[in-house]
Amino acid sequence: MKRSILLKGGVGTVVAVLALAGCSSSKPAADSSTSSSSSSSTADTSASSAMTSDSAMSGSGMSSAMSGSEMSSSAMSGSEMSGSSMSGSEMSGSAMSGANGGAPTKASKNYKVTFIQGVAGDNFYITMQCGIQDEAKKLGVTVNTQGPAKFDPTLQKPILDSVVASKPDAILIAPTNVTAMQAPLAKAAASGIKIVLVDTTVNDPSFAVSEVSSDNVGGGKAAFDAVKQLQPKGGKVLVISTDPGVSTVDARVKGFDEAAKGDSTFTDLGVQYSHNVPATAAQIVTAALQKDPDIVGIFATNLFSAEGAATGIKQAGKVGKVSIVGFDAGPDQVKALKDGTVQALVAQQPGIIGVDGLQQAVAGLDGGTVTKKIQTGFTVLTKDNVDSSGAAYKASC
Ligand code: T6T
Repeated sequence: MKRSILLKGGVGTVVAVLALAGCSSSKPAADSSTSSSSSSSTADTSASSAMTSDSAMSGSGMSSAMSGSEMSSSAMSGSEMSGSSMSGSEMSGSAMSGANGGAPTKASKNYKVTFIQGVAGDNFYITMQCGIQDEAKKLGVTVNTQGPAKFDPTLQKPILDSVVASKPDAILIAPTNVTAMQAPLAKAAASGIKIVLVDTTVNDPSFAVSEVSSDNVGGGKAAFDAVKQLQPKGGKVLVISTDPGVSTVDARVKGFDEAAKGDSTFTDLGVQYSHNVPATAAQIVTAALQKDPDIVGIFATNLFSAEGAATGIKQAGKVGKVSIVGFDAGPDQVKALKDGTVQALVAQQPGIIGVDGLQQAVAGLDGGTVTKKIQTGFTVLTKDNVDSSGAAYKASC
């Protein structure tokens, strides 16, 4: 079995940027496989292309590949940290010729595709929807978007069931739980519908044409590096996540925890779960600060946790004293960053995840080359680079 490395988002084996201000990471994807429409799960892979950081990032101000240790925040001076930033589009695989060489430019017919969000009304999934819709026009396919009112498998599964009953050609879905969505999705794939997992995944994604998601472990580590730059003397840190069993946020917690535990100047107080409800995240913050008034940093692993953490820190009267680093960059998070409630945000590339996901679905339907796993990058935003980054999410298309 041959194996290929297809570098997605253009930055080579080493990545990115853990600098507090303005650096980005675009981690490569791997596992490219060619499938025909009759056997989308083929594991046969073939050597493909590899791009170095240099070629992918030319002109971005970050011209050389750096190893993880070279990239550590402590190795960079303030000025080095504030300079370079790549916008989402610069990191986009689809924007770079060669990075996504097998991507289709036109579908062979007007396929019917449904995008099932993790939750409706979330700026992350709205931005993903915008990317999907734009790409659908280019490819000549029809996309319909649906999402549950809460990030909850008991609400998402009935939506999936009704979508499957409508017999689309392909489904792009962000599964809301690694276990609960496993069997329904495997069943949908077995019925002949091409399934592409976007953002989140399930325990055994082997039925899927492709999985497209951010480098979530890397993003969690970048969040810790941001806290460390803001609080160089160390101290107590807390993580607020949504629910266990959500692949993305679990991976961010892992990345953060591993980095925090590897730094003896920090005490990791562990993770508390907000169930994706901002008010609960706010309560967690106020209660935690009452118990441990010397907390120096809080990592909120997604948009709603970050929104709640920002409220909690205001209620506790600790704005600017406790550093908040959040994942995601919706309009409210960007506002909190600009007004100083939150100090850094790890912005994903939801539009690109959507574009890549739809391309994979069409490639799977048309018997083209599919990439089993695509990893997209992130940008660490601060007040200084947020406006120039182009990484903020959309509230509507
Ligand atoms: O952080 C994103 C997404 O990546 C995660 O899987 C769930 O939460 C968000 O949608 C933000 O609310």
